[in-house]
Amino acid sequence: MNTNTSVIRLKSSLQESIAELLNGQIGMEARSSFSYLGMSSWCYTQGLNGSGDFFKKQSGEERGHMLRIFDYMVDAGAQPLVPEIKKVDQHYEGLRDVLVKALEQEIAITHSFNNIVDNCHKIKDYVTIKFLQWFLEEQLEEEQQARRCVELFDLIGTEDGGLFRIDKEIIRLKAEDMTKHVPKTM
Ligand code: OFO
Repeated sequence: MNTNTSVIRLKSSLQESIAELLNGQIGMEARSSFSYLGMSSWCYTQGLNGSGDFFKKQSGEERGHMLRIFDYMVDAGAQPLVPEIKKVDQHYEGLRDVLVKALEQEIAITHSFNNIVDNCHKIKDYVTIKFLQWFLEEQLEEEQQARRCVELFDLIGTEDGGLFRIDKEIIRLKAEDMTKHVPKTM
């Protein structure tokens, strides 16, 4: 047996168009991770440590999502691409602005996953659809959490030390599973 023979990688089971979309999603998760880190940093500088912790955790979760897609692509014999990250804007008008931007970010991510699933259906890539199921359910949870943060802000209000209470409530959301649907499939 020739030990110099290079290992020939079998052709990827992922179609190129899906690999491209998944690479785009890796970039989106990475940007989301950095964006949350920026929000966390802003919150800490305002003395909002509960929200700072919330967004720091969120940032770590987004990195986990990025790696989950990375690993799937490797398993499928495709090459995940390391994304380029643009500078994160860390200017906010206040905590509510941060919370609304976080919600908008999650909604955009959900749309992006839906678009990938749509494309998988077109080419009958059922394995990737199954893989993406976890993300769709995760997005339901993440959007719900982000929406709840804005609601809490509006319900409590900033009068009479309200901001302090809001900050305490926000980090508590990370400890609770607020979803009422069946657990994630993967
Ligand atoms: Fe990974 O975007 Fe939400 O969770």
